[in-house]
Amino acid sequence: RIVAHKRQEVAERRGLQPEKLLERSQYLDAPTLSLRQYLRRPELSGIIAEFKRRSPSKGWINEFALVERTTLGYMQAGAAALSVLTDTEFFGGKNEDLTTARRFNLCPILRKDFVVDAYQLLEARSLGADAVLLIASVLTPQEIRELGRQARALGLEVLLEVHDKAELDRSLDAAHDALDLVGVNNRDLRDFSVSLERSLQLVEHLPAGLGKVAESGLRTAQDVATLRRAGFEGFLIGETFMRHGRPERACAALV
Ligand code: IGP
Repeated sequence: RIVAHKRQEVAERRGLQPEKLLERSQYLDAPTLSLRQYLRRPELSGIIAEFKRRSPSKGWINEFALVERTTLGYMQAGAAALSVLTDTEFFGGKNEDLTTARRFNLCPILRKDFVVDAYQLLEARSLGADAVLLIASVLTPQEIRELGRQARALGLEVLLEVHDKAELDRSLDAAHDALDLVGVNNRDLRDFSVSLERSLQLVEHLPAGLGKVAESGLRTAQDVATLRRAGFEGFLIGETFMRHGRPERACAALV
């Protein structure tokens, strides 16, 4: 349902000429920052702190947090990078949230959305993102390859999200050289069940050249330590922080 809605939404937005999008953006001349390299810097925490107001599985998580204060606070707390949900219908985000986060922070920013069309890549770049998410369960391997190539041609890094070995294998076969990082989502998007085991089981199959990210359901410093020991370099955390009235304080407590 989310993907069907996204396709329709993008088809309407595409009516805005891509050239106009580019002309209006102040970010296209600015270089992007490498999420993969930031996650590998030993002096940084590897934590990708997410700004997420609500989700289909949890409903409202935080209705009132401000993007400026939260993202700046995340970075002051020691996050290595940011993730900003821009989907409105299901996650309560908006494109301006990303631009706001960009204005306040000098760090890699992941645009978290359901990418189904190359137009969204242009959009991500023009909003000031450094990286985009491609979700293996909603794209064909060929789509992953094409969207990955186009993203990288725009200077964006590509984080591929997988849930299991089958998704990983077919994506790598088709698109290995169009990817920068692989994320294992501990949440099954079909039934919303969460288990860190998903990451722990898949990590040995992740190729050495790509950044390794554990996504969803991380709650404690212990979770991060366990996943780091297993070989992960990036830790994508949303709800654990956003549940708090001041998410940046929860981030500081965990880092
Ligand atoms: C964050 P959590 O459990 O810490 O809030 O999870 C992130 O992994 C999650 O928001 C996410 C997501 C996605 C959201 C992972 N993949 C794809 C939307 C679309």
